Amino acid sequence: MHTAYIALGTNLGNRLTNLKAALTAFTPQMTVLEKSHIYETLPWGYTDQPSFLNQAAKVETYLEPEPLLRHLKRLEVVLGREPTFQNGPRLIDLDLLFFDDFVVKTSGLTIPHPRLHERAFVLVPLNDIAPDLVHPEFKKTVREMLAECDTSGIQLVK
Ligand code: PH2
Ligand code: MG
Ligand code: MG
Repeated sequence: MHTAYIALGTNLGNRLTNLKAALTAFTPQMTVLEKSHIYETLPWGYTDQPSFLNQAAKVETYLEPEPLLRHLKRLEVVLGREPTFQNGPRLIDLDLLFFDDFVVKTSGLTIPHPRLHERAFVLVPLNDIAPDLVHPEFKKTVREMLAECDTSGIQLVK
């Protein structure tokens, strides 16, 4: 079995329902071991869009990284995501952050997620459930990466 961390994001429709539906849809391929609080976050990258709800989850899975990524992409569609543009609005976004202590760089998949260390909307929820998790390349904990991030525009929802 493997341990993975998933970032969830949503800024369209009923955002709380979208997060809940996503976590429910994880099974049976993934078992949710821990989930973070939910945060409302100002949009990053492309700012002319509604604010997001973001959450992080620790899961156990028998899937290897590529099948897990395909599964997450399939779930996004099943949950109702329609194509937009990079950093654009989305009903649900499921990003693979960490997979055991793997470092993977292929054309379709980069683990750890290449931008997680600069995104407070990922690190704040992740810090709820894995503050001592060490980034296998940077050798920094989630807590340390978060301390270097700007956390303005992030509010606890529940
Ligand atoms: N996701 C993006 C782009 N910008 N901003 C926030 N606050 N939260 C997100 O989840 C998010 C974003 C691309 O996936
Ligand atoms: Mg994303
Ligand atoms: Mg994504």
